[in-house]
Amino acid sequence: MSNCLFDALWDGRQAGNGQLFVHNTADNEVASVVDDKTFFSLTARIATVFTNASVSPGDRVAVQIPKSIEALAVYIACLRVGAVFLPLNTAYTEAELAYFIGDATPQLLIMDPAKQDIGERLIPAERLLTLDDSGGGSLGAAASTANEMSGAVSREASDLAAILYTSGTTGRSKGAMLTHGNLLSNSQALLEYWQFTADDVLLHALPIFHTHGLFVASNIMLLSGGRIIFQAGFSVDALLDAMPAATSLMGVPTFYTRLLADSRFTEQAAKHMRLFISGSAPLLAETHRDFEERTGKKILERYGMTETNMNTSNPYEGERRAGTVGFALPGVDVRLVDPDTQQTVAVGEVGMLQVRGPNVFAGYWQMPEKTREELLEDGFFITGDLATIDAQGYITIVGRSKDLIISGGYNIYPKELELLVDDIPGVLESAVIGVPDADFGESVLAVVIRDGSQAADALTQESVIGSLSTKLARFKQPRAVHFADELPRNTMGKVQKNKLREQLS
Ligand code: MCA
Ligand code: AMP
Repeated sequence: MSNCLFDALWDGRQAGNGQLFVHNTADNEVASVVDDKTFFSLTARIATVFTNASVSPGDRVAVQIPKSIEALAVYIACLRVGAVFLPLNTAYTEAELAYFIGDATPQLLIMDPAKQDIGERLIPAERLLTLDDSGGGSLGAAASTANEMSGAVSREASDLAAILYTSGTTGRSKGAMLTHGNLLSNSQALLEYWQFTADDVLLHALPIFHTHGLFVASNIMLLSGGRIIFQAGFSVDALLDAMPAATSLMGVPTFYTRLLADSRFTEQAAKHMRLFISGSAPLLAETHRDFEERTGKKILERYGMTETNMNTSNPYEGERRAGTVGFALPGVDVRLVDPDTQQTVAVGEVGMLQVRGPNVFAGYWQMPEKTREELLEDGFFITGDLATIDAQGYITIVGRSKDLIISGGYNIYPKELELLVDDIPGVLESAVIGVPDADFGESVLAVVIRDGSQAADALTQESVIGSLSTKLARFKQPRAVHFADELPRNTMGKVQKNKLREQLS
């Protein structure tokens, strides 16, 4: 009996010194340790709670819980019982959650106890558990007295390990189905490429409901036998305190611009670190250069997607080239095609980036047509990103053919907002665009056309944003609203968002 991903993570831990999570004091003494034994015992007891709650292999377990070691244990417990882990952004509103729960039909929903009432409206009480940021709640209580499950349910590489929702260009979110094989192959490739070992200590300040913080960061550290300094969220102070005891950091570009904005972040502060990794959004070449000037170290930029995990990376040993996302990872095929002719473009020319490999997902949950549109018969996945490859093989992401805004590493799909803004009384139509933002890379601007009614006269920036507050997570809400007389359109009637961006950025 073997469980593809769980067994590999378990084996990985045997390489380390038994410590998984370390917390340091301000003077970098180890203040507390959660060892492998304690963590895996917790995962085994949570697994028993799941089995008692009739979770069977293939069932979805949806979670909207704060970041904690216990929350990570829930993910591992899902692997143990063969369930499909479905993490949800803690910022999602009840309206957003209702869609995911309705679509994925989880056997269990785990919520923060502070949101128990929302949970009760989303799922029958016997399928709801709670977990807070310190392990409290009904799941914590049940796990504390449960027996330990021994081993793990047998799972093949092709079995599902997780579903992560990624917003759709039509406004409907799609559940990307990720298999044990997808997650394991990618973590193993990255572990080797980035040379993680049991001596590494990762500063973990990302959320654990997305690919970056969950699979890239956590799986690699579990596999490597190394240790994690687990921080509840991003804070420059907390990062600077912990950095002298750490070897590596994974972050979105906002992490690096915020660190650079702090004069305490110096060459000395970064001295102990062997690797700074950036991804999830474009890192400005300028940030890359400022970082090197300040610390003497080059950020390693990589490129990935929810559907594919990581696809490309700058080299560990070779030149990390600013503004590029490096080379295709070992085992991953990348091609750039002309969207009209489907022919591979010449060196230096812009093409639609497609990827194939063991990292590429199994399709969208219950959306066979969408899957066929984006996952081609020859195994290549159409990323929606536009790129060039130079003569040395360095790949540069130059744009996106999909209408998407990336703010602080979170994806925001304009269509989802436009549908809601158009429903506001007094709005004739709207267009939502991303405009440059020094902190988040891009921020959301809604361009609104009034319909001439009395309701339209009363519309203000505040009223537009206010009417979205219960429907959309805060990070998706527009930061600004611009009222215009009309939207620029091409001869086909399509809104010219490029023009709007030029006018309003
Ligand atoms: C927080 N807010 C945001 C964002 N984050 N608004 C827009 N975009 C955001 N990313 C809102 C808050 O609700 C708050 O609203 C206000 O902005 C200020 O919050 P602040 O305290 O500054 O935010 P923070 O807590 O410091 O968070 C910023 C952050 C965080 C650290 C950049 O957003 C973050 O951790 N981002 C990482 C996301 C991530 O993991 N992405 C990977 C996806 P108000 O004050 O009005 O209430 S995986 C992926 O993309 C692929 C696979 C890949 O390649 O990795
Ligand atoms: P997600 O849907 O959250 O998986 O976001 C994936 C998208 O983030 C990709 O399709 C890219 O558009 C973008 N992305 C991720 N990493 C990078 C990067 N290093 N540079 C530019 N864009 C990136």
